[in-house]
Amino acid sequence: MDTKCLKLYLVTDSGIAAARPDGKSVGEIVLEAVKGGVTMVQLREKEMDTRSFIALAAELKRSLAGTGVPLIINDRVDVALASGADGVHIGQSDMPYTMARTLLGPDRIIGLSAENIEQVEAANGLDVDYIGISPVFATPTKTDTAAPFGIDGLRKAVGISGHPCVGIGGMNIACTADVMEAGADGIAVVSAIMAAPDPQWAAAELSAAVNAETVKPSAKDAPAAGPDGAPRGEFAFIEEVRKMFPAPKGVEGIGDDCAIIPQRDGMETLVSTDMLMDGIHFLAEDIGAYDLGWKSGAVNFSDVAAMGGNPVGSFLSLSLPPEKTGKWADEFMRGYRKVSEEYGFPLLGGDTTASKDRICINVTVLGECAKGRGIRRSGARIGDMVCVTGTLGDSAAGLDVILNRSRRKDGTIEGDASGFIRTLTGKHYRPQPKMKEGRELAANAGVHAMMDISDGIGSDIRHIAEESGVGAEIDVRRIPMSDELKEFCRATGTDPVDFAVDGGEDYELLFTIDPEAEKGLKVPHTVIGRIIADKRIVWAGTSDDHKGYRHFSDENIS
Ligand code: TZP
Ligand code: MG
Repeated sequence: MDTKCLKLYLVTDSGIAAARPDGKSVGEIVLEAVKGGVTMVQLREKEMDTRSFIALAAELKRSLAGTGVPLIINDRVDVALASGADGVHIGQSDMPYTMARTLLGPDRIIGLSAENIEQVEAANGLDVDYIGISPVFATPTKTDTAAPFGIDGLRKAVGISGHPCVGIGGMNIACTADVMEAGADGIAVVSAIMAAPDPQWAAAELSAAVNAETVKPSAKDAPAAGPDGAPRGEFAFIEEVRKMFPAPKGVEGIGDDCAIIPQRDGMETLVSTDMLMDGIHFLAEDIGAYDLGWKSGAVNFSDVAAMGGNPVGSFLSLSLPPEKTGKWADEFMRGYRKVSEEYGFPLLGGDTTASKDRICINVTVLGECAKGRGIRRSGARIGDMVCVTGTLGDSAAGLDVILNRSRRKDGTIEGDASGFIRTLTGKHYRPQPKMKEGRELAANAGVHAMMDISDGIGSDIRHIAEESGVGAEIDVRRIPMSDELKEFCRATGTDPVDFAVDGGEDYELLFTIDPEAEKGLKVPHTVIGRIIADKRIVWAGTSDDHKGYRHFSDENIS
């Protein structure tokens, strides 16, 4: 037999079919699954009377004619012969292999289940066509099985066996890559197709997984959860995402090789991309999936805000370990959708890949602005006022709360009467990009330079100064700080200035503006310093207590 037939082997179960809400018959499911890519079918009927079994087998054999998909009968050599099926699959306590071979002749396929390594070895002495490694995992579909092989056991069995091997028991989209990587020739599935809402779809996804390249990334390619949290493949996930993010009018979004975004006369496109890595930019065990979805969008949208641009769209690529491909992925997408709707960055495309153990997120954002009107970091002029929107330090303090759990007593910090923990951690988890403020500032001809505060003004002001070839004097006493930050610092004996200056992820806007224009500026802001000719960052208003930022005061930036 052609071992390719073992790639995606469907084993039927009329009990599972009977329980389907759509009432599809075994025959209907088989045909749909074959359309999806099933390569061999085993008719497995444990209760059916012989006559019906033969009739069903003969009917299936007829409908599989021309598909190249062999029909195998479970256990029953007589049924196989009577129905004209292509072979049988026998277990260790069924008719002995040599008898079956004698009855069936040399050409028909005979597969044999091996339930332990000894049986795999013993089968090497028989000219069976394939071995079913049974079960790879424990499964509710068949409970009277021997101890599961597991992936390592499967690898060992495949190594020992001289026959093609197919894994059976608990085979689904999530484990297919591992099974194939262990050396199996294919997977034999029951429930993953028989119980699937759309058997053709399920088969297509499994087929893609078994046919993936050696590293088999696509088998784990971001399968996400259905509404009920059940695992689902990459294509189904993408389809869900596509439904969640209809493309805006005039734009071709998710669905083709590229998104198509019409360009408008007199406008410029703004593009920015950012990578977020578990353990470096966030801690997966600390941040919820929804918040991470929100934050992944927000921090990127903030880059368009920082140029004073209008939102156009976004692209999201996810690399997820298997355990994050279910409900977690759905929650993540809900968070991403919320923030993209809130700020107007529809998702227009992206990619999904498997990851061994870490989440990696990449977001690319597109914005637009009138030609020449994107506010750069490089435009600061000597004498400009240095200003910020909002307050600084909350997000960093929120992160401190999250990282220093020991500070908490029953999830709180002593003295947290006003609930500042919630506010601060909320600022950390759900940053709010300053889109509106960015646009208004960009419309003001007096605004010369702008950026968003992602690393803390302690380092971000240097970017403006360096890019503009100037220096800046910042008065620390003027840095706006929230009451929550001050309360938190009182309760923990920390210095709010450390958070406000050195902490990052505020995603407020830092800009420089002509002093005259500043006087009439409507956008809420605080003046914290001015641009100077001397190419240094001078920190005014410091005291010995403020250790966290003192080192900036004598560093030359040029
Ligand atoms: N033989 C060993 S396990 C098994 C059979 C027939 C059932 C596999 O069912 P499922 O639903 O694919 O785990
Ligand atoms: Mg194409």
